Amino acid sequence: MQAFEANFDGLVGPTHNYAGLSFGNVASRNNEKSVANPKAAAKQGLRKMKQLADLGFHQGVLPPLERPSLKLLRELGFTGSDASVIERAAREAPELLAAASSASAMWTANAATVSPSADTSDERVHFTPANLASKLHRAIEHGETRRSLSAIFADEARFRIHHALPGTPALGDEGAANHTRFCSEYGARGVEFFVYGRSEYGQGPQPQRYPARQTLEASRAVARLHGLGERSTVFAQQLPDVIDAGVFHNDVIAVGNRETLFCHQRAFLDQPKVYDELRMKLDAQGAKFTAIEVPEDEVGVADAVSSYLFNSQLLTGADGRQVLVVPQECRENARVAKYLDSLGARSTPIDEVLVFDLRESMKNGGGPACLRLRVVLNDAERAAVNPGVWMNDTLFAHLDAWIDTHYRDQLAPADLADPQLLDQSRTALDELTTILRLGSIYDFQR
Ligand code: SUG
Repeated sequence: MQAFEANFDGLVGPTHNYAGLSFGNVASRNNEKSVANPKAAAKQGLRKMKQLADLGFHQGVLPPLERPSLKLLRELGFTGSDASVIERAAREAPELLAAASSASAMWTANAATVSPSADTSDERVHFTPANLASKLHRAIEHGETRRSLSAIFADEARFRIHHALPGTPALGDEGAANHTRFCSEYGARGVEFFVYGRSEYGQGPQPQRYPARQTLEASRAVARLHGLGERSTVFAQQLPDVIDAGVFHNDVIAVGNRETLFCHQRAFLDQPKVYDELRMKLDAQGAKFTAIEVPEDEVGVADAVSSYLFNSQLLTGADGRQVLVVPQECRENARVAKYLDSLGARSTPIDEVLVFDLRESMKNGGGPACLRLRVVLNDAERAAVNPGVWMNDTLFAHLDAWIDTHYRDQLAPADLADPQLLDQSRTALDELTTILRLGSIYDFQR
């Protein structure tokens, strides 16, 4: 059946800030305690959505979560009125208030792993929200994420929304950031590529400096839940030393689309063997696998981490041309810019490069690919998606004005102690559920 890829970007929430919460994510640590601009962050993300929608790509919006999370703070023993919970947390445990306040749900590549109906045994689109177990501020996302996904993909005959895997180190799951689907056409059966950082029970090598967030056991569990067979899955381990160089998710070093994998030379353990398995399994589905491998001597791993060259979106337009969506930082790194300029002469399947300013998100380690969750849909499935979340001129105008009304243009870590931020966020989110026609998805609305 005819199908296409839709990208659902996370709308940046009103509490966007730099709290240095992600050990192993170089940008998050480097920008710790700098002053954020939530308004600019939200507008940068919104402009990307709008521009891609204008170019004919299917673009949806996922809402932010309620932050600060009073639920977390109360679970951790802070009591009293909402204002006194925040005031006490700010005084006694500012790191917990920061975790409760992160707008990290904007990086929807970590919201869930998604398998299209062409691949799954019950021919429904499957979603498994990621437990994000390795970081407190992210481990609190999945319940609310599941609620948002259920409000958007509500038709149970077509969509299956699982619960997150148990949140424990053996089953650390970071969602689609470590998952890529290859296929000849979006509607055809594909091969789903799961990349993990370590195995809890296996023998493989492990990073020494930074945590490996995704385990093999989690990846295999998600594949099982989605009803994917052996013929349509490939599991590969990231090179441990690139995790130690700041590649905390596979989407910092590789991106794939349809028959193309664009990746660094030092992405996977036993990389040639990984390509062979992908080639063989895709071949069996009638697809021709192509790897565009960027050599270390042209772009080093450190360049990849600072520029986010591979945290790009590789998109197929209606005319069949492939577009690479990269952050502006790629133009500011001379080696990466030179590589991108040379793409035309290399006869790769990448036809065009589009550059976006996503600086506010990038400073927390989130590039174009982090900001989006890919969902392959056929026409009937698309018709079953909650219509309020599709990007168009009207929705753009509404959201742009909504950001102007509700967002601050400065947010320093000390501002998280301000109880008014909670009220402002709730007012904004309450209005947002009307704009996106989501119903009452937030706890404070219930
Ligand atoms: O989980 N940063 C996120 C960035 C996620 C990027 N996603 C993908 N690569 N798909 C993370 O490390 C930083 C928050 C802070 O420090 O305030 C943060 O959570």
